[in-house]
Amino acid sequence: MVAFTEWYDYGFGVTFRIKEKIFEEKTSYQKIEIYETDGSGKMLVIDGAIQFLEKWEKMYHEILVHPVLLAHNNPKNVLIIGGGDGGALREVLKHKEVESAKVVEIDRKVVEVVRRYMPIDNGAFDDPRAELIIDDGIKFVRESKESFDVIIIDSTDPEGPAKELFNVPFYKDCYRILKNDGIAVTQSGGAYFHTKESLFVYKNMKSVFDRVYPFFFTVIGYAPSWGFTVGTKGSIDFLSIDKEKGKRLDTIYYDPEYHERMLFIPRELRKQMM
Ligand code: AG3
Repeated sequence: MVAFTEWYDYGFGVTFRIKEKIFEEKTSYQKIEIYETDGSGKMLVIDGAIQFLEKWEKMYHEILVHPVLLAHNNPKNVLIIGGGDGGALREVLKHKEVESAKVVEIDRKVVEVVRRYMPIDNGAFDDPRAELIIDDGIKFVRESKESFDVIIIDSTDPEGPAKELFNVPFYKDCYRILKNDGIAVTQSGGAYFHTKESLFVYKNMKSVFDRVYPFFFTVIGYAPSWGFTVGTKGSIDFLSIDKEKGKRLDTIYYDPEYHERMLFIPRELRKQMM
């Protein structure tokens, strides 16, 4: 049986045994591949980087979404940048207060092939509260006249089409279109791998948002342990979330008991963030 490996620095790789390649296409933005793995379901790979596996994607999407939605006391309008697979949208719609959730995905092909081969949105795109917009997230945020309670940046890594989603001008636009109070989160590289990215995101977000909080969680499919960074506007305190509400969520991996532990920054990174 063959294997697929995503290589990181230091000769470290994340490998899955593969039964077959199901799909491959180069779009004008990126190369999309889908594999059938030996036991973890189908796997989406973009430009050589593992995006998710059917068996494990909830580890990522639950942790990307629920902490910020629980930190906001009334998240009515949510914007998702990227996230064309619908995994983040599915989790957002579990929150009853959400009245509208827009997904702004640059690459229509991602939406099409994920829905066809690995429909993790689980019907979320058909929810009347959901809207899919095929557009460049940078442009959308720059031109938006709307404002949002929560912005979730569910992108690929800061190379290729997602690069500008990690830079100050984009964060400034996000800050502008956040309501007061508002909260944003992005995936931001690993604690031990891609640390340059983690530090870069931290620094950039700190120069724009009122408060910035990095947090970490194990996500099978990515290097251990994966990082997320939160930026707040106004009086939101990410250290305090609605735990009672969090306990009632229908989730597999996430529960609010993780909150304090997720916020602990691995030592090497912490030293560099000071
Ligand atoms: N977003 C990408 C997570 C980072 C993956 N990076 C990597 N494997 N080097 C996931 C998209 C799922 N909605």
